[in-house]
Amino acid sequence: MSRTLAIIKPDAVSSGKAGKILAHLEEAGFTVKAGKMTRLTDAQAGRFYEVHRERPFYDSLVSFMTSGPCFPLVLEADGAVLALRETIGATYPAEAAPGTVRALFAENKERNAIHASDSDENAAREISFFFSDSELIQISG
Ligand code: FUP
Repeated sequence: MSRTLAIIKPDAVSSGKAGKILAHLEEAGFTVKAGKMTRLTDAQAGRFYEVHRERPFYDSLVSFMTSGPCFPLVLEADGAVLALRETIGATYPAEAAPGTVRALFAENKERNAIHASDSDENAAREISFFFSDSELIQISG
């Protein structure tokens, strides 16, 4: 078993789709190990998407990610990182395979409903970004 980080993004939370997305993830075989509703500050969202700082969509992405609450989740499964990337579908909803979270719930390439870590290394970093050591100790083992 391994872990990955998902974020149900502000578009999905504000339109009342968080529960449906959570159910979809559970039905896809993920165990929810931790989750919290939170609202990112500009500084936090900027840091989370640091790797995209030079991209033309960065300011808009940070603004969207701080526009309302989001719902980060620690998910567990066999090969969790790859399994979740498959379950959420391509970044652009028009390219997302039928039945994936983004095909079902995303509005467009920015308001695309969900984030998923893209490597085990980033999963560890992103889990620590949202969950404190004491929260993670409670779900260890
Ligand atoms: P993903 O890993 O699928 O979330 O995609 P990326 O890491 O490439 O992009 C991170 C986020 O940037 C996406 F979720 C949405 C946003 N983005 C845009 O807003 N516009 C773009 O043209 C590309 C990405």
